[in-house]
Amino acid sequence: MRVLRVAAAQVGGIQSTERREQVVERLLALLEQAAADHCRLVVFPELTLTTFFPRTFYGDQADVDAWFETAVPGPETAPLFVAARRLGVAFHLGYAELVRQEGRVRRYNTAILTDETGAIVGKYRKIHLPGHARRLPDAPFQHLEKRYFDVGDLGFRVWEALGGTMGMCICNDRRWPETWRVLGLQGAEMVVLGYNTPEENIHYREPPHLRMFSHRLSIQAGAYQNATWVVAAAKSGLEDGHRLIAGSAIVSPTGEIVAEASTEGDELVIHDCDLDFGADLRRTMFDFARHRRPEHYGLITSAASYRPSTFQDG
Ligand code: CDT
Repeated sequence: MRVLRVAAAQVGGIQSTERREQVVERLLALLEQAAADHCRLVVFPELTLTTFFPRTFYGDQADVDAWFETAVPGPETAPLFVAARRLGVAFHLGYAELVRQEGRVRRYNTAILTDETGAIVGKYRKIHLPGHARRLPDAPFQHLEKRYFDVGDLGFRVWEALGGTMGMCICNDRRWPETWRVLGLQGAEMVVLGYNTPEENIHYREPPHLRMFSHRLSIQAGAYQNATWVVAAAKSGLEDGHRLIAGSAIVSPTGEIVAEASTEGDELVIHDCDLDFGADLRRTMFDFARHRRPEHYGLITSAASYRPSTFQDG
């Protein structure tokens, strides 16, 4: 058995009036609580440090950039790294990253993974950016990830850390089987992710329970079909007058939810995850080496789609 006690740290809504320091105080409280419960890894949500700003259209780029970090650790986030080291707890944190690459400013929806000394061991930049690039004048709110972020340039990777093979993805990535398979093919034993999922669908009427259903369906299928643990942490509840779903969860390699949030606020969802638990599945049903037929999967990588998009952007 290789047991890793993990906490999905659900974070209730972050209002746009909340300063980074105030948010970090809330995260530190969760980190301390997780350490007291003997957790070795704490998974925070996507864009943990701010409100989910892609719901708002900003005409001025400076107003967008105010939500981005130019350095992590930076002045406001450094206490998290210090606490991780002091407590001996690793963490995963999502944030908006602004970097200069080859003379150009790039903006990514990013997440990092540290080890138990607070040292960053892995970085992932979100690849599946949902939503739209232009303002939708009739929508109740926006989802402008395609406008505000560049597509991640680091691929789907795994890292040897915390005694296992760890993968990362972010929010909408969880809905794409390609994400899970690329991580599964690299032997991921645990995939950690954060999400901000609006309760309301801005494109067509969808019963709210389906938002939770498709969230659970995605993480449970991803876990089972790749025999990996999944630790999913929500930013949830009421945020700047808009609701985000909760449902932070830990899913075992059999696809079962073994722990789930019971509130919409700051809450730890804890489980002892045996990283060996997926070995039987990987040796039998999902022994990729014996059973996969990549010669029949070519369509998956030769094009994004074989029919044109019908989406009207703006
Ligand atoms: N943050 C994020 O990726 N949210 C999406 C909302 C999809 S609706 C445009 C999600 O997949 O949960």
